[in-house]
Amino acid sequence: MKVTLCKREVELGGKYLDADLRESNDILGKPAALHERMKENGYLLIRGLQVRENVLRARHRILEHINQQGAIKPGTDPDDAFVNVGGKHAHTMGQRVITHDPAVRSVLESPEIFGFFESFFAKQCLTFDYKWLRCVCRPDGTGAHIDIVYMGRGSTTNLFTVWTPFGDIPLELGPLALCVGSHNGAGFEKVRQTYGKMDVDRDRVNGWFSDDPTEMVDKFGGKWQTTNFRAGDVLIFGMFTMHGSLANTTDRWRISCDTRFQPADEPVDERWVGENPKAHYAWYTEPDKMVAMDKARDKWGV
Ligand SMILES: O=C(O)CCC(=O)C(=O)O
Repeated sequence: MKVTLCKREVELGGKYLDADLRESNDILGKPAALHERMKENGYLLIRGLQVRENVLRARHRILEHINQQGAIKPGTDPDDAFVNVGGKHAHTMGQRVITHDPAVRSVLESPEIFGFFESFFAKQCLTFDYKWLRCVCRPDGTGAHIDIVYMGRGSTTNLFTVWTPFGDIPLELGPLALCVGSHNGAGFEKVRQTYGKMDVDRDRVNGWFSDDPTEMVDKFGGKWQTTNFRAGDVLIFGMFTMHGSLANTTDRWRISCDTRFQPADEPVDERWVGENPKAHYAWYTEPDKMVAMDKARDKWGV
């Protein structure tokens, strides 16, 4: 079966992509083993960490919200998430009115996810107030990138992304995919030392390293992995794990959120916390000052 990963068509089960993300439920509650696996694989997939009913209740709220924005196909049940093609887009990213809605927040800041990180860090943790709640429609998908370039001004080694699907997200809806091996593979060292030192607000380089997942495997190593996600699952990964998404090939919205967790006593990237987070303040504000990624990569020699 062919799928589109980032912007490139690849064979599922071929050289570049499998749907074999490894579950770590077997070591849940064992922090040392979880750290070991994170170090080894660069991610942890925990099935059913969140209470599924709570996730589905939050999904319902998000769909009600984007229906009010005109993003749901008229005459359809919002819970079916049909896209209003040619209509209004859904605006949810960093939108407090929906990210901090009690039903949504009860998932993104649930006792289950805080409990996970407090056990993982063995200390109190915090989550960024800004929440990257995404509604993604056909044919969109996310290009390959690492998160440090967007949020690297605080803790870097103890900062983790949590990707939470709001609903079941099978392959055709465009789930997240990781380039497994990218976080520590020797072939990626120069990428980490160049691109990985970038800050999109300071350097005004667009954040996606590549639209082509195959060049990454061929040049630097690793293999892309994804899975069919279910409401309740979470995918947790570090700042240097390269990731992107499959394209959404359906006529429905793919709804998910990425949030960040770190120990409460470590420095925090000030752009993402507070009542009204500053967020990106220079990135794309003056498009003519932006540096194209291919030019930046030429300079870095990667
Ligand atoms: O959901 C997506 O397509 C992208 C998510 C992402 O980049 C992240 O979780 O850091």
